[in-house]
Amino acid sequence: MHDPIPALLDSLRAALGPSGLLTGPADTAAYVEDWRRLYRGRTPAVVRPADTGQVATVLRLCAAAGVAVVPQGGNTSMVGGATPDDSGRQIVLSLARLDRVRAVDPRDFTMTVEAGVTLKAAQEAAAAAGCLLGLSISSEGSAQIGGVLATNAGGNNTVRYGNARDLVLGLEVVLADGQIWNGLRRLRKDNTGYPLRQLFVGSEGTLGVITAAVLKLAPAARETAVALCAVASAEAALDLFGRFQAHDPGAVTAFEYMSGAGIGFVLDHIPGTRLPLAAPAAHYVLVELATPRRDAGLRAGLEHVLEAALEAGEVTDAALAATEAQRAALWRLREEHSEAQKREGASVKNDVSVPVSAVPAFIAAATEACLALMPGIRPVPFGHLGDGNIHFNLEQPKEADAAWFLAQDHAIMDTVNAVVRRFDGSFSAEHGVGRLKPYMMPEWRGGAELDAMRRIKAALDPGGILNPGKVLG
Ligand code: 2HG
Ligand code: ZN
Repeated sequence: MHDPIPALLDSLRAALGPSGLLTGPADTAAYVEDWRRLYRGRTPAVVRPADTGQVATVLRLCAAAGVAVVPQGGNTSMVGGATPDDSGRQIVLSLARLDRVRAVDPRDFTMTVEAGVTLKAAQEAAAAAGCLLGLSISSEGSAQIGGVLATNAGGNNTVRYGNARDLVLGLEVVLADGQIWNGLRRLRKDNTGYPLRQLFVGSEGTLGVITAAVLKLAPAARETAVALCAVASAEAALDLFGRFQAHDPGAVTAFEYMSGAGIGFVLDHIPGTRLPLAAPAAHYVLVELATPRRDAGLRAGLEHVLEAALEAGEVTDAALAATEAQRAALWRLREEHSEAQKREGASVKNDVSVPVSAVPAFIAAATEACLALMPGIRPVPFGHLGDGNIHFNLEQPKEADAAWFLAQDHAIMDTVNAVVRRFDGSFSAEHGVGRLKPYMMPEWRGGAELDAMRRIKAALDPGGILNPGKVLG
């Protein structure tokens, strides 16, 4: 049979120039393995277009050759969403060179950024213009805007600003056949037909390739107050959230829960971290308040709420950040959870959501179910309590073999999901479906919903070249 790949590589090289194409195994190695090291694929080439026009050329050529394309940003997927399979026949399309901030407009409170700009660089560009990009995730130093939007990332500030999709006003997308859709509109109102941009946000590269976006900004914070609290239980954490909401709901920008296990792993494995409390606890909360208002007295408000919670026995100890360095150190204890867990050993992740009020009961029930399934398994629940998204991660039993443990991932995930279902939750709150979870889709989204998704996929990508095997399987 005729193999279209050699001729395709020649055309790609001619179109992109030598710096636009990597083919040697040493050069492509970093692109074919996911961050969690769950999948290692193979690829004939990683293409690195320099602009939207070149992305369009890549897709036109690949579509004509019938060769699959796996879009990739910062390669921080938790579900293998950006990794090629091991057929050696899927081209990796890196968006990293599309790294320009095209505009920041503080009057409109918008910014226009290309797909390869890291989330952190976008935040910094917004801040330089006196604005705030209200999206923050642990991997923001590497995660790129294209991937952040293609996966509808959530993160720490969802409680205040929503998910990635809530921040998108416009998109530029290259379709599977190479057509460019310029939808970079900066409008707050635009009621003209199907909201296509929302179709691409969260489609995980299966419907089109996002090359640029217009993002909504907010006024920069004038005051910020952050505290790490030891709390008596997950219920107490929820009660504390209620107190902050009652005190000043508009000020809560993050409300994160962590367990003693997770903080313990961070302190054990991440150099330079320390617990700024008198003693370790079984449950913690990291709360951040921020406001653009002048003289809002956030710190006094924080102290006031914490005193009442201390008196009620919900909070047992707390450390308030007095400087920006202290604030960063407190956040580090939260943001290093994934890395610390990875260093501790193999883990199975369950990125689930339940109604906020059900989080404590969910954690208790899921812990019980997992311990019944596998004695010695170590639950590490942490995450975005303020929006109901808990990472119910499970670390391998101490002496267990990592490969043996990972081979049970479906049994473990199914056990957690059975509990999630009892609370009317979701099996993937923010990490998406990727390559890890399409097998869950028929059970959770089957019938009319999955049928409609398949029809949309067939309409926009009739050749099935965009990120095959992801989301819909
Ligand atoms: C976070 O909230 C990320 O830090 C990663 O979503 C969570 O490692 C995880 O499971
Ligand atoms: Zn998260």
